[in-house]
Amino acid sequence: MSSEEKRDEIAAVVEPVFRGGPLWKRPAGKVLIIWVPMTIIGLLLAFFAPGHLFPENMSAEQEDVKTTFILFTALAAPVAAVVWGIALYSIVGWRKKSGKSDTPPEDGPPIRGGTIATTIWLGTSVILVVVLLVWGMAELSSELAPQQNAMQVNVTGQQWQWTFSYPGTGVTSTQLIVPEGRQIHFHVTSEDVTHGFWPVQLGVQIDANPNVTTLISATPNKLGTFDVRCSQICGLNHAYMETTGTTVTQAQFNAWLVSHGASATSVHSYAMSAK
Ligand SMILES: [Cu+2]
Repeated sequence: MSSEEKRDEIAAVVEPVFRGGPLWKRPAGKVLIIWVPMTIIGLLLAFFAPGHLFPENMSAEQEDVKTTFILFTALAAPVAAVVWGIALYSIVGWRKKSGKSDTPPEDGPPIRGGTIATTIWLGTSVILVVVLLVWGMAELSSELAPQQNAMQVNVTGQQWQWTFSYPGTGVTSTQLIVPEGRQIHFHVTSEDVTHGFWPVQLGVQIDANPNVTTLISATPNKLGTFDVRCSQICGLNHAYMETTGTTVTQAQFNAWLVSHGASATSVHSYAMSAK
């Protein structure tokens, strides 16, 4: 087939979609009519739903997670709306209508070499993927970047309890107490099976594996209590493997360590880089 014939063949299929008659009567117009409101609904969900669905922001990381969620949902909204638009148009517009023949209409010729269509979907996909990748890498590296006054906390999961210890102070607790405004490095491990360390309102999560120590950091920026849960199904009482975390001031934190048996010297050296 010559390239001219090929072009004519493609045009015969593509043109009725985009040309001829008023816009709302053409397939492309009908898809557009579905696409616009669905995109608007998607964008409204992206911007307003997280405020109701997300846990309270109690760390810099949780704020980043929320922003990332909003951005990714907003970018996905028009893409999802195209898929739904075409699907709904096909289901409604090409259904068997009453009184019409049972024989489905014949398929048109296959579209091959549609340069414009290919360029649009490939170009859009590449742009979206690159934006998401760059954003994701930047967010991840900013989360993992160690701060000067970082504080170390050891986290151990076991069926079905969390234990937190504060190196050098001799203090061990089943409640997680952290000071406000400092990056906390959580060194996470497990004594038995795989658990998932998830301080919910701090917006981070990492697996607790036996014989391995994983590291995650968060910077609590709001005083108050938060939930600590297990995010990996780890056995019969997995659902009850939760405890409370509390963000306090540095002075309260130091006093708490002392009240749990830490010497003043060890607290001083542990919290030395405190402001
Ligand atoms: Cu679990």
